[in-house]
Amino acid sequence: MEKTFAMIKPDAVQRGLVGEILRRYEQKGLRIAGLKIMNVTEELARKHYAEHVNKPFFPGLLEYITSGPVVALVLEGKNAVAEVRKMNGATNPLEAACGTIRGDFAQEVGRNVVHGSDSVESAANEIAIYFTAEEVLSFDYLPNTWLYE
Ligand code: D4T
Repeated sequence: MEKTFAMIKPDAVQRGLVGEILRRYEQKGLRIAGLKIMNVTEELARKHYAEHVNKPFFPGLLEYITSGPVVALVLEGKNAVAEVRKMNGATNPLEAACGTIRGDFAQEVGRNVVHGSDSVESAANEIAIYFTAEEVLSFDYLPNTWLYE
């Protein structure tokens, strides 16, 4: 089953949205395989956002993502990468559809409350950046019996 990396960003943690966002992912049927609250160091941020380090918005992004604790997640399910991005909504919250996390809870691209990996390859890289192998659990998830044919 496909795994993806997701993050509940510092603004969402401070705004008390952790439970609401986790509820949505769980309700969709995604299995939580890894979960921790943690601070993102500059070193981690530079690895995670390696493709953006030379972009003009990177200093602001770095300041934002290191500004307070985040909740890092490994989520597993059918097409988990694409499904989480669909649930998160467009990067710019003002373009995100209502019903998506960003559409419902955010206003600005620099405070867009969640992250989701953009490909299976990125997911594997990002999971390895944020989690050790021991922190990602495999276990029988009983709802799968009713989620999948
Ligand atoms: P993340 O990575 O947070 O899920 O966002 P996306 O995958 O949807 O979007 P992205 O890689 O293009 O951008 C990464 C991160 O940078 C912030 N950002 C982006 C920003 O502050 N200003 C900008 O102009 C852009 C394009 C938001 C998300």
